[in-house]
Amino acid sequence: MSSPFKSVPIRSYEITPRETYLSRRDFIKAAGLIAGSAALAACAPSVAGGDESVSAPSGSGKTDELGDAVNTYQEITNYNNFYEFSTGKEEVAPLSKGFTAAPWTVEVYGMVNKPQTFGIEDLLKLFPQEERIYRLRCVEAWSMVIPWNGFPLASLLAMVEPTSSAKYVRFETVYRPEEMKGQKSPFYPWPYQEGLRLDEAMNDLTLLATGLYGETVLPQNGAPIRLVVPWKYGFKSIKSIVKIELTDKEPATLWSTVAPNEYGFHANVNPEVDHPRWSQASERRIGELSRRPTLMFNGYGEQVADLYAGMDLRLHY
Ligand SMILES: Nc1nc2c(c(=O)[nH]1)N[C@H]1C(S)=C(S)[C@@H](COP(=O)(O)O)O[C@H]1N2
Ligand SMILES: [Mo]
Repeated sequence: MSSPFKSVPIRSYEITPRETYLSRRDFIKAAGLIAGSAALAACAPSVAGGDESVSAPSGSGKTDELGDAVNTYQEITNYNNFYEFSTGKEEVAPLSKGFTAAPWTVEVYGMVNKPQTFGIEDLLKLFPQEERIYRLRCVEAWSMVIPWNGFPLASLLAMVEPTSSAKYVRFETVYRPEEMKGQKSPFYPWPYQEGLRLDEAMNDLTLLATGLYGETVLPQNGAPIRLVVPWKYGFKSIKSIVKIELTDKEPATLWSTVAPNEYGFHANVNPEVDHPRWSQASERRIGELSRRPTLMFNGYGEQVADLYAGMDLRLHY
């Protein structure tokens, strides 16, 4: 693979057993569910939610609905893409320490009947926080399995009532160059922006994440609130969101502005459409040595393939 991105060798922390990072409460909960998990495995829910998602075939850990073990807390919080802090994945955690994630507000506006600015504490109170165990597939061809806590974006959108003209949702990351030194780089059009079609935004898989492993989400993972769109390449899952705008125009995105021939608006995970500079047919799961095949829509086709019926996915990359 001729990726220009820095890749790192497997480090000892990548093979640290996850139990080390589990709270006692979670560990007991997982252990208690072992008895029931064999029966659940055969008809595992396609969306992992709540306690049902805890299946522990070996008795030692959560998995996604395909049976893949979650990555360790250590891996998820130390190998990050967050260009506002650094383009070096291992530099993001140290450089983002002390980032001010409170107070925090998210402004939801544009083509909605009830525009509103929410404090992060309002969002936590208004919407029940669920656990969702999702695969994250970076466009650079590495992946992880991450146990998020959060709530469906659809719940927030329902509250502000998109008008009938709204067709897209645009998201914007906080702009604070004094705290986020990467934003002083002239090579990127800050602030980071992303977008979804409204029907993609309303899909139940689309999550606003506020936590990880039951802990408040750390700065390196997009504190205090970030998007998670598990069937799309990781760059769609924008971090540290301050603005959500409903619009009738396809939003410009940071990556489609920087390299339109490499990063399209849709960015659905697709093993059959290679990146111009490398194959997307397989990926390296962080913590594993050999590569594994990449799945169409990152394995979420049952829930999302209908959204793209009749579209040529080779053109709409
Ligand atoms: N604001 C912002 N959001 C971002 C990024 C970024 O650089 N800035 N990187 C994206 C990329 S490329 C990936 S793969 C994921 C990584 O999320 P994680 O570090 O929580 O695993 O965040 C995405 N969201
Ligand atoms: Mo990524």
